[in-house]
Amino acid sequence: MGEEKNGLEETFVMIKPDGVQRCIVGKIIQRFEQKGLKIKGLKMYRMTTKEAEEHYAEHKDKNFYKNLVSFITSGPVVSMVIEGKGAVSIVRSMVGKTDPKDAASGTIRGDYGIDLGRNVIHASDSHESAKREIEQHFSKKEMINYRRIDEDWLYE
Ligand code: D4T
Repeated sequence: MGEEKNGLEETFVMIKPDGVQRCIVGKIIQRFEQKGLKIKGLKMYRMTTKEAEEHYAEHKDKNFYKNLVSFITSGPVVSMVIEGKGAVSIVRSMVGKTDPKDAASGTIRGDYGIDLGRNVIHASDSHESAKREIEQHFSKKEMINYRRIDEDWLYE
């Protein structure tokens, strides 16, 4: 997981409760598919408070932590494991800056969000966090290895 030998990487993405309630899940998934990234795992679930506290452990001393945990547990999320060459940084750049008001148009947060506390989507920010988050949210059985039919046209 994380960075692999041939440059293929796995990363973790979660469409947050605002993205699910606003019915833009399909549009977001389509962006990753059309980029050429492979979806290896995909599921909808509601995070428990304990899982949310674990996911956002790095922010536990911040003043926004309590709101963050209550927001992320407020409804279902849709999570994915995404694979591709350079996937961690490609997905982060497709997601855009943390605060949607600073995120460039053409990015997911730039196109679909306004407010920092409703920024639509989470994506791993490093290989280490990708590895940790994939292990936290997906079991091995929930991730599928397969070949995309267009792989020869995506990779040189
Ligand atoms: P996530 O983790 O949601 O993908 O966001 P980022 O990786 O882009 O940014 P982050 O970890 O710094 O923030 C986590 C999450 O907290 C919300 N937030 C952040 C907030 O509500 N108030 C704040 O002041 C900050 C910095 C938004 C994203």
